Amino acid sequence: MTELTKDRAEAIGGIFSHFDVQSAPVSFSENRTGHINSTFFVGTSDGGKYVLQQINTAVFKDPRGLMDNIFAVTGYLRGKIAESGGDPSRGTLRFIKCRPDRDGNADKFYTDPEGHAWRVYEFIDDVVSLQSASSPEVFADVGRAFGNFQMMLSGFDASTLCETIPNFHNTPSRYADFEAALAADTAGRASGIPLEIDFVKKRKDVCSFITDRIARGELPLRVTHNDTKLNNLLLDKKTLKPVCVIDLDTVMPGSVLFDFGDAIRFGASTAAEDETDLSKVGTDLRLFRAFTEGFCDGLGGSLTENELRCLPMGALVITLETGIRFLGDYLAGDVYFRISHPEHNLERARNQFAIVADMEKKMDLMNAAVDEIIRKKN
Ligand code: ADP
Ligand code: GN1
Ligand code: MG
Repeated sequence: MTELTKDRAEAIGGIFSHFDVQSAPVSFSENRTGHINSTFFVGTSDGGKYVLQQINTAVFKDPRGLMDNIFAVTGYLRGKIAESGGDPSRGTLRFIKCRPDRDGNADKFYTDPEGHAWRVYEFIDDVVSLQSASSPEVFADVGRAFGNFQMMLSGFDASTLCETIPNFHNTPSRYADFEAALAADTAGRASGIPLEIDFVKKRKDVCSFITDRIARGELPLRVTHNDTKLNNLLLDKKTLKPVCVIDLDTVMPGSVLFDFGDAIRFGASTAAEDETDLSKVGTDLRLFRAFTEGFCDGLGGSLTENELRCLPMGALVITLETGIRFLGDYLAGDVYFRISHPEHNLERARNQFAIVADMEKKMDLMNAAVDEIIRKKN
């Protein structure tokens, strides 16, 4: 958490005042965990707490479509959570519109004079978001929560959602973007990374593992979260039980492998996403097994046999894809992911590739873990 300078706090307070909150903003801090949006926590004079986010419009080019998606999805989830006897005020995010204009119309986000898009939602209290899984038990619950999130959205009409980032988990298309970044070599960095480029090129064929199966109808499309990093789930501060899935910007139609894969690449890793000592980096099989069991359970046994069998390769492909994205951004001059030092994206890419290499070695063991779950199910 970073405190803001007086000028910055004033500017943030000014932006916040455009939203339909009656009490005045009095305290401000910034959370720099996410790689995409700018996130501020705002406290108000009556003790209220809110999250104010600047939507990264270089990444999300249609903030209106994005916010329509989010209002629709959170509204739907609120109904589902209430139906099942849960507490919707903690189980899903509640976004707040701008103050209504003279005609009573209220926008779902605020555009400042510089053209930046902002949104506000209620802060959920007494929670933590973890950067690494603290135990297999906690990670099994995380799996259950992400599985359940998808399950709750299974009746949602996906055709009403706009595609906030086209081809988000289309790995061959990510590979093509990488090749284009390599050819352009905008930042003049390509000559310094022959090993990483070679690592990616050798795995070109693997990239179409998921998309081929979707195209052949072997993997169904569901409504997926698509960014199931452990820190996109809030957990109860005391019990570490899951409370709320956040970061809903990429909720779109997708394969279950996207959510499974992204959660494993980050949460089952033995090290942080930007750990540079690669001897520490790999996939923890106990965490893999725990998450997989929880995830399948959260999905209420609704995964098809094909989906189940593809889970381990799905994790590998999404990890490879993320590495390719980090490396592509390094080549392009760090225009997408927030970095804290010049080599950050390269370090992240190397880290993801170390996980991929480790997964390649452990593929039989990961498949055996899934086999065991299938046996128990049948
Ligand atoms: P980004 O898209 O940049 O990742 P997120 O929406 O994930 O942005 O928010 C960044 C971080 O802010 C999260 O990882 C979490 O730690 C924290 N955060 C976001 N919303 C809340 C909330 N309602 N309550 C507590 N912490 C939150
Ligand atoms: C970004 O927004 P955040 O930090 O939760 C990215 C994900 C990547 C992830 C890698 C919209 O997630 O796709 O997997 O970084 N989100 C977007 O850490 O691109
Ligand atoms: Mg996030």
